[in-house]
Amino acid sequence: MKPSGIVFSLLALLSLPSCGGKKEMIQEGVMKITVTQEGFEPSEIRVKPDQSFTLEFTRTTDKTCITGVIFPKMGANYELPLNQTVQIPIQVKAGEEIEFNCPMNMYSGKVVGK
Ligand SMILES: [Cu+2]
Repeated sequence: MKPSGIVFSLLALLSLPSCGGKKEMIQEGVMKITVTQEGFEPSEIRVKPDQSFTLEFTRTTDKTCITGVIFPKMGANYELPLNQTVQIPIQVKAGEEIEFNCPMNMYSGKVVGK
């Protein structure tokens, strides 16, 4: 195959239709948070402001009271079943901090837009 043929094939691959049709390229990331006996790890997550992120919580222990996570600012709370990943979409403004905590407010963490 001539080099131009290779380039053409690559272009053809890149221009394959995607399911969403015209889609804005939003850079999305997944930030993993593990719930251990120490609490939320990490407990501070820094993300780029004004971008959509997914927090992926995985509770790996039954020895704490963290059976769920509450985001008071967002008015949202989620169950965290043992050994299952729970995905929570989030977006933070520059300089903003969104805190989250366990149902009894003993363990906490925050997402910071920086
Ligand atoms: Cu608690």
